[in-house]
Amino acid sequence: MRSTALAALAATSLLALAACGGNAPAPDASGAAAADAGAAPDANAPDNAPHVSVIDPVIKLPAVAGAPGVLYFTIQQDAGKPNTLAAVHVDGAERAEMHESKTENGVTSMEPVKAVEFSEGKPAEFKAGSYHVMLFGIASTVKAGKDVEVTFTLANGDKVSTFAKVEEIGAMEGMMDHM
Ligand SMILES: [Cu+2]
Repeated sequence: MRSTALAALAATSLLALAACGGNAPAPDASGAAAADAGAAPDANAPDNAPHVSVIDPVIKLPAVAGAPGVLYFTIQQDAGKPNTLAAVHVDGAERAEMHESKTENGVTSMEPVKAVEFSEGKPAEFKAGSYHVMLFGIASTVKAGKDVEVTFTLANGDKVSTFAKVEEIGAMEGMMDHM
């Protein structure tokens, strides 16, 4: 019984993740320049964007080894002009892509997004069924219980660095996320 349930879960995760990865290449080609620009900002930009903070960053490891993981968090600001999150870097992940899950006619799909806006009183929430950051090529050193450095780059070049907790993905959580 147990192995059947696990196999079903694995199959579900793989299907969802395959769909996710299948969508990635096309926007990637055009978005590569933008991503590079985000990764190499003005050297004079402050390391911590003024008035911007990241709440509860959590990395969920994949249920299947080698599959993508996911990063959830909320990014907010307490003053100043609206901001745009342009890129996310996670230590120990080869690639971190911002995605948005959408449900239309009962079908959930996800697409890469290049920019997510937030402003005072309107934080951007990265959570199951919504925006999330997909993590590809996760190193074996990224394990449950560890803290991993995560850097958020804004469109203006400002950055915010913090540490994310690493957790195993819960079976139900994994299902919900991809249903
Ligand atoms: Cu995704």
